[in-house]
Amino acid sequence: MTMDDSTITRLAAHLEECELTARDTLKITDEFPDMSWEDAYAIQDAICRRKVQRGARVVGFKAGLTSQAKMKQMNIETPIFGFLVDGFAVPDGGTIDTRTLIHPKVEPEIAFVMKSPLAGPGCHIGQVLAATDFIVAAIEVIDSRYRDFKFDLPSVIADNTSAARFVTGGRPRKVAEVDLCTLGVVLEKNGIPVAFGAGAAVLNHPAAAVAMLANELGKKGREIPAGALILSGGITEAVAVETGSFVTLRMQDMGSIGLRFS
Ligand code: OOG
Ligand code: MG
Repeated sequence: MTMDDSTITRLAAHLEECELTARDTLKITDEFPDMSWEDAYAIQDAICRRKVQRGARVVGFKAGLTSQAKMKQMNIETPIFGFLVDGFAVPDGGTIDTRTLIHPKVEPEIAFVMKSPLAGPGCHIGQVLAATDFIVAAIEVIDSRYRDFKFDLPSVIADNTSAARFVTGGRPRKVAEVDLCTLGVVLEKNGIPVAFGAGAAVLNHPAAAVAMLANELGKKGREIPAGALILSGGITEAVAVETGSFVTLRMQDMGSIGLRFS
């Protein structure tokens, strides 16, 4: 750690304020070039505590930068992890007021819902599949609090990995019913297909993202609890949306979900 508690508390309050008021900010490493991963996750944890203190419920986690498309788009080559609270959830077919966000983008993702807890270290794909209740289609809406969506690894971790909203729905599936690697996705914006991919884009197998999350949490003596929802990471590049956009995700044999931006 390079930061003291009061700096971590101050930066968490600042980033969350930017989120809640939809205002952008300079990235933290501009002020603190030596910020470490540990500092960054400590800021993220402090943001989570702020939300929980105000009554939010942590409903799960997200993995980010788990596909080549996303790593290339954001110029960062390491997967990262964030938390999800109930307030981020938007119903399928719902509308998001774009004034509540800074510069939103959407990502097609496979979500895992766990039936039993999962703890690292040493967690592997087989354990993830055994602990998964079902998988479901998800659209993640990311919204970096940093100016022009530009950041480095510690800054984006501190900013809860750009988490903002998510939609799940369609037809849930048991993991044995689908081939998670060849599972095809089509993301449409305003009725036009704009991004395409398959599950293997995420770390060769999307369950690997969940295993990695369990192993990261394990280092801090934490685990993925039963019932948690985990977004395994964008399969394709993120697609920017504007006021008036509507997006639909079609996931092979798993139905479609969508949302609008007003
Ligand atoms: C960081 C979050 C990335 C994903 O699915 O790869 C992410 C960002 O690109 O802003 O959620
Ligand atoms: Mg994502």
